Amino acid sequence: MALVLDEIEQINDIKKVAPEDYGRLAQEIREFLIEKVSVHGGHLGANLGVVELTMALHLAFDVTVDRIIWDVGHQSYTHKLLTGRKAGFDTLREFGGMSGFPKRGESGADAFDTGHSSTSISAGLGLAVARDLRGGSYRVISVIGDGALTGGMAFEAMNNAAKLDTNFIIVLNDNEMSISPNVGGMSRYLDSIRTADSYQELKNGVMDSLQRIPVYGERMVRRIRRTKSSIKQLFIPGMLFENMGLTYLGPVDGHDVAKLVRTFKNASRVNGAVIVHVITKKGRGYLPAERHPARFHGTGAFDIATGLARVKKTKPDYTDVFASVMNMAAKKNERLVAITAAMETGTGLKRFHNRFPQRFFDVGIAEEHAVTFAAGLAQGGMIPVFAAYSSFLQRAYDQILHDVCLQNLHVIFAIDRAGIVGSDGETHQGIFDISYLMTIPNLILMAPKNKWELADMLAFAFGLNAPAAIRYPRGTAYDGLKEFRAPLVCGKAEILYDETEIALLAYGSMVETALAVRERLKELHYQCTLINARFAKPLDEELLLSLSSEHRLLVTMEENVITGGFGQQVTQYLTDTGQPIKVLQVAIPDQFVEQGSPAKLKEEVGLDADFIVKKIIVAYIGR
Ligand SMILES: Cc1ncc(C[n+]2csc(CCOP(=O)(O)OP(=O)(O)O)c2C)c(N)n1
Repeated sequence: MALVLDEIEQINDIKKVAPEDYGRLAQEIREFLIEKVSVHGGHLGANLGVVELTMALHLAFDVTVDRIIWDVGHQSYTHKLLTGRKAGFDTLREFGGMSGFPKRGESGADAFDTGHSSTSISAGLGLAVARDLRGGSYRVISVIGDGALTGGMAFEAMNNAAKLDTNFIIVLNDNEMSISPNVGGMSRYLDSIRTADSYQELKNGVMDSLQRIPVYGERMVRRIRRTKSSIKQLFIPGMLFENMGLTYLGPVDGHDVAKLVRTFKNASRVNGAVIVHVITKKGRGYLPAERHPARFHGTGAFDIATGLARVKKTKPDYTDVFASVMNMAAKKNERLVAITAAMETGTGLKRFHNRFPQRFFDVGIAEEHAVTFAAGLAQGGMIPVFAAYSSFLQRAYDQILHDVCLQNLHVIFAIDRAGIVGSDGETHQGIFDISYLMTIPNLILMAPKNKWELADMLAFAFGLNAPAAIRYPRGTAYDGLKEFRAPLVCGKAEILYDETEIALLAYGSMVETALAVRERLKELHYQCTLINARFAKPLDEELLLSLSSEHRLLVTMEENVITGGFGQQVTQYLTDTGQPIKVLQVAIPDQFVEQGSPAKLKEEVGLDADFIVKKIIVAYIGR
């Protein structure tokens, strides 16, 4: 039998599908997504959950004019399928291929680029206001998950949206899950709405009967919705939103296309911001994803029959090392507490959660709050460790500066996924943290060369009485250079090989690359010193002075953008102190780095050993 999905080649083709075929289409979309993600990896659970929701949005609206903004954007696969990008799934998340997130550059149907959470209501409100100011008539629909709704920006935006008197639709996709089960008071509130069945049935019954009264019915329903009377308190769930000034519709079964289309059409008649509360199931239609939603939130390639990963991990990654150290340290030190912003699995804190539930805090997708919360904990005598991905920590810059470092509080930032992360692309590359943290006084910045040094740096940070950040990359923890384990001294680098001519000064993950670079330079008969920088702040100024007097070329190496990074600080210091040595800065150019395998991306940005060797030789000869 011909596939219904085959009839969908471009935007709005779904409108030609007969309603009785919606079920089949949803099934075919799920099969398609499972197959493609099993090969390329990607965000499976969230996408399987929003198949009908996305179909209904495309039936109720017209994305050639209307704008849908997907919060985080990891759930936009069906939207991509329905907007002419079926072939793109063969290159999903690959270098040069289709992104796993919405990209305006990829399609006119993508209204706003996303990747980080909780931005959709702000962006949608901005689009709606621009529409009104410019006399437009398109609809704006922001689709936000209950997890993303835990982010402060979403609340700030709703607060602002309350005064809008033209249409703006917020679809709240409630599956009770963030990556792990959702947390917090808002989540509990949504749960209370979901479970108020009898209340809901009563409300639906009354509203339906009223709506059936010709001419006046609709008007009465609208008036009931608007009135602040006690009747409304009785009939309308979502009073919290209503009291804020937003209209609340729902909850609606997110797997019933017809009901969803009807609700979206109703929502588009509201003059103001309206929340449509949709209930979906994460992972729907694929048992392993329904059973293990956290594992299938973002997955590598897997076997469809078993749900098991195709590539098995054989060696621990840095996250595993962090997790083990945290658990061991917490046993000995009762003041140690751990904080995550909805990333307990990704940051390795799940084990800590299980073992020390009283000292574990998942604050929701709320990095800014997490940092100031940590500051309060530190001020109260605890030793908080906030584990976060480099790219997500970006949004907490002011809290790190104003709430932690200004007061010199003992908060530890465990910065995971620092460096190039790969197939999630521009939004997720952790390539700015050295630059943005370098500007903050009092903060001690470290990066380990290998897995043992990560453990040592954590222990060192626990013993400090100052704010400290340790960055470490995604993937297998380097287990070379085991023989080098000199005790850590604040602001002091570690000399691995001491020669003359060329000095390689590598930070964190780049020490491994620098070792390979040195080997090649040695084959070419260059004398080559290798330094593990350990600290980006404070800089080892004494060492810099001695290196510059004994070498002709100093090469700084870091997995961070060049602007404001480690190399620039080193160069600035050497210039300021009038050192004659030539400096070559190896870093990522001042650009966003797209998706692809980390190895491929490192080649693209010039962080691979071959390219670095060539650059060094050119710089050395031309000095
Ligand atoms: C600022 C930020 N922090 C963390 C993340 C990682 N992250 C991606 S999706 C997600 C959970 C989102 O949950 P929800 O909005 O409910 O969507 P669902 O996956 O359940 O559909 C998290 C924590 C992120 N993208 N952005």
